Amino acid sequence: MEREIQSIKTTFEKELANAGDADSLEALRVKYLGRKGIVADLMQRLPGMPKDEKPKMGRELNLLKKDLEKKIKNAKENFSQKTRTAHSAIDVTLPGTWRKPGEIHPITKTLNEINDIFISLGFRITEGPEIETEFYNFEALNIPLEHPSRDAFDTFYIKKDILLRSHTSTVQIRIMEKGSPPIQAIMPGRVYRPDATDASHSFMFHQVEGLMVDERVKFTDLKGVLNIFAKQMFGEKTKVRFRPSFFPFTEPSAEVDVSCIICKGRGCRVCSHTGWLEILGAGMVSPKVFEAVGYPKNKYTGFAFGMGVERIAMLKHGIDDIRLFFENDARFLKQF
Ligand code: 2NL
Repeated sequence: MEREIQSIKTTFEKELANAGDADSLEALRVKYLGRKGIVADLMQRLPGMPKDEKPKMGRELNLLKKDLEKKIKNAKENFSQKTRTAHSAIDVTLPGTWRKPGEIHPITKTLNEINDIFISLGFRITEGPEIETEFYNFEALNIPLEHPSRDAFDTFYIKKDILLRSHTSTVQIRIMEKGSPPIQAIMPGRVYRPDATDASHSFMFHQVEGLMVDERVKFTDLKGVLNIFAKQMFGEKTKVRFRPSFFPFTEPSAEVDVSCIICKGRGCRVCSHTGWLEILGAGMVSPKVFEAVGYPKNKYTGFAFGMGVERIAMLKHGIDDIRLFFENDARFLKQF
């Protein structure tokens, strides 16, 4: 066996010298040191050897194994160093390869613009969980049990009482529960509704809700804030109008329109020839909501509003299909 070991060494050295790349080095390692390799084969023959030779042969075999391992390791390191030198020897006068850096998604951009405007008005940004309980999504917001949105088909239920939030008002409830007024915050985030997908509906979209609560917050404060928002978002000449509406969590409630940013209010296809575009819903926080979060009766007033980020982005950029935001088509995304 001793002679065998010697000849294995010699062949190995020759083969090692010929191994010209990482793949052949690896093949060499498998051939000699693999589980079914030459060394393993010798090891297996050890138990059948004469008793007095066994310890010596065992040692020799171990030495052989260590030696081969070391040589392969060195060769591998050597090799990767060589490749590096070869790479750095590339002709630096050639034009470089260039990978286009990623860009910010149009929804994120719109969200950032919205956030910045409200931050400049003193609002804080707050976030909360997307998986919620019925209390935060419905009960605390005065949405009664018989309301259609509480149906299992109109909300993504995970299990009884656990659901994907359908608006970010849940976060407003959480911050009111946690602290007392003055509160002035906006809540951007993803919301979920099991609507059939079409040009204007998606089962997931982004919302920004705003909340201001203190003693003597008035409807005119809401009008002032939304006026500034509309002008900063869509241009100084933008007009704002409030139409009476209904939400279970605000009283009174309004739907808010801006003068059409495409035709400047003259009437066009985008605004259905009305001259106005609906951008958000708003109102004065219902006393029922204050009751749900444990605020004392008649002490505070506040306004709240909510808008869909996709809708704002679509109006701003003249996009007519919400699905474009989520299809990851770079030809669309890189335009913003
Ligand atoms: C819409 C309308 C709205 C709110 C959201 C709100 C939150 C609390 C209390 C009262 Cl905690 N209101 N949020 C109020 C009015 C409208 O959203 O159409 N959003 C897309």
